[in-house]
Amino acid sequence: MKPDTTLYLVTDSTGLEEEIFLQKIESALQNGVTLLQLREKEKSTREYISLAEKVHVISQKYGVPLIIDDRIDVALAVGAEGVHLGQSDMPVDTARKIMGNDYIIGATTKTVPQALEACANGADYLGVGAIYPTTTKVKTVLTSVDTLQNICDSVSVPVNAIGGLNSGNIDILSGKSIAGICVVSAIMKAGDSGEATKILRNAMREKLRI
Ligand code: TZP
Ligand code: MG
Repeated sequence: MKPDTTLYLVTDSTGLEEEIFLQKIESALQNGVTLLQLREKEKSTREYISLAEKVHVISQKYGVPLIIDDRIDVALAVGAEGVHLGQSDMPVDTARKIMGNDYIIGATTKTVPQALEACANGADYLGVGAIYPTTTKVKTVLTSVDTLQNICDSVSVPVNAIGGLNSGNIDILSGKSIAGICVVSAIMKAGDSGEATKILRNAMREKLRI
């Protein structure tokens, strides 16, 4: 399934009360986020499912697909629209076998061979980065924009840039054939996540023509 990855919000609930966390997500969805990923690294399975159910109620209200990071079981349990898999997570083809063709499966790739493999195995979109150093808790290395463009040239699925991106620094992606960007902090750490989303979306139109 081909998702609209234009402005892909990846969540981080660290340090946020649940109510505030959910409000931030809702404001972002109201203001231009096209795809949403729930990304939880510390929660128990039960906590992850409970939060995912609440987030899904909100995302469905805005018709935005909900992707669950890492956890196919959680995605299936809550009837989310898909899952996002990194290079150490379940392989994309295995996930596809379990989930079937009606779910969105995304993959993190940092090289052209990884991107080709993920797509051959059934990935619906790719996340590529980190483009800039990130303050979000993640094990990653930087990916150059040249590699990003090479990946875009090698596959036919949407490719999104990720890592340290905000309205003030996305110019680096100008002229690259990305379908969109993924952000955590630029929206989750903003005081007003709705306003931050609007500003980011406008900057993308102006600077990236997407
Ligand atoms: N993968 C590569 S960078 C990153 C992930 C999950 C985190 C991006 O977060 P931020 O806050 O937008 O830099
Ligand atoms: Mg992962």
